[in-house]
Amino acid sequence: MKISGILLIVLLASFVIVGCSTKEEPMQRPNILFIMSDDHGYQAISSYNKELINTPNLDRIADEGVIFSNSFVGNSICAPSRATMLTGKHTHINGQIDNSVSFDGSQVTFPKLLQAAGYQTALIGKWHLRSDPTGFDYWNIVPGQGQYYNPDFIEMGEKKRFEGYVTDITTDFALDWLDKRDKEKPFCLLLHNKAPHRTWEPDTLYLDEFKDKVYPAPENFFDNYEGRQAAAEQHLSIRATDMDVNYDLKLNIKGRFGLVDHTRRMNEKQRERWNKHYQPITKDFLKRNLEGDDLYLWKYQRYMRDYLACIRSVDENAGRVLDYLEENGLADNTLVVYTSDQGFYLGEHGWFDKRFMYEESFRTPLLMRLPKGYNRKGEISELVQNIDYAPTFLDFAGVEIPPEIQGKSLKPILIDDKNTKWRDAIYYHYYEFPNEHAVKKHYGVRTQRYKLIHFYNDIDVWELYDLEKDPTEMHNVFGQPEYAEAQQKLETRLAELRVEYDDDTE
Ligand SMILES: [Ca+2]
Repeated sequence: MKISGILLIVLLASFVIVGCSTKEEPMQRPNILFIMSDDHGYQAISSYNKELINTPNLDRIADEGVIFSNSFVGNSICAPSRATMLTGKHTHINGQIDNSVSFDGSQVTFPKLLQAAGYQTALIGKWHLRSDPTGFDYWNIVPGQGQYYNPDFIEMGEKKRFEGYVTDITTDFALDWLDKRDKEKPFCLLLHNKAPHRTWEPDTLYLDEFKDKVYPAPENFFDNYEGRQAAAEQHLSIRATDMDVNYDLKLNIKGRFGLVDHTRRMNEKQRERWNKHYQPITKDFLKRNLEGDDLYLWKYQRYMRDYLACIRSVDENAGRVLDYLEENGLADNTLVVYTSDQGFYLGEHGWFDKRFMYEESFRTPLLMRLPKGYNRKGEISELVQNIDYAPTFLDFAGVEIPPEIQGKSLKPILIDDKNTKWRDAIYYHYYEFPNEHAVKKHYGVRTQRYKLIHFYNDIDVWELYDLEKDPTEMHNVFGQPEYAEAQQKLETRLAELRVEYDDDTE
């Protein structure tokens, strides 16, 4: 009796300890699934915005986890953003200041550190850093920007063509790798979609689903850029020929790049569906003879239909991966991250593309479903940036974060540590000028309420926005007396950040 009584107490005590530890202790060395798309604006995820598209699968990540409402990049363009994520450093430090240079793959990156700590690492999909990937046990990437239909993939250096639609194939490869991996080790999988990058070519199966949808143009679609010289001189306008009726909008008429044939890689079935969809659109367009605002709004609708149809595949394929995790008992011990390499203009200011430090391209979606033991749920409004991804992944994996990394681990926020002191401001610097899109070089600082930007190089212009009163950034209040104090504080903060992040480039 006595012995069994003691046994019972011991059993109860151990039950309590085990019970507590699974409830309170964050899961050690979880798997990391890092899904990223290319140019996916937060406006096109229904967790952020219900006006454009329903994305039930991406919403699953947010509903079961967290959604960052103040997530930003450090340099809003493809290759720089990717280099930032890999290194946890701003682009003037990692060397990838624009798309024209090749990434220095000898640098320390988070996949290398995870690999050294016993993680299996894989990269599948878009890479876009020119040099061969380093730090991955397995990689299978699209060359450059990649192709939407029957795309080429380079698997560990060997190029082959695959039949199908790129977003599906990328996910097929990811699921295949997950199946074949060494199941004794934790994994870190980078599943990086090519979609929905320009020229927004949807799966031919989804074309008709979006054909008759009508989208509300943003309030500032007809922005006249008053008081904003750099905004006035850009070339990312839907209204101008920057958005081409043939190259971008798939009309079968000569545009400014001549006559681009979007069907050249397609098989017969795909081409048949494509032509059946787009030929009547060309016909209708020629018949209407649109001009002025009517033409601009027509272009906007065409753009949105194609862009959002691409997102349809991104969402569906995210669902396939989430299902795989659940069916294979991996949901509780995997950190799932969904993001984009930057945001994108979906008609705001009359634009497509990215690059500017204005909200739509500076922001990027960030959703996470957390492993067991991480208690944070719902919206997170702290200012976070893509320099934070590398230290976060390392921290989750229990790997020491190198002091040179400029980002901060999000783990304290995610375990809901109320004592966390977080940053009050983030830094931005864009360099790619001159370029087709003519967005001038600029750097700046953003706090929860304000944004200060300095455009330089061929101009010397400062802009200040009060995001509380002017969330769409239509009124540059730089130099206005009522903002003198705020402006002075921001100028000081910007100078401090340039010292902190060691940026003397200008
Ligand atoms: Ca991009």
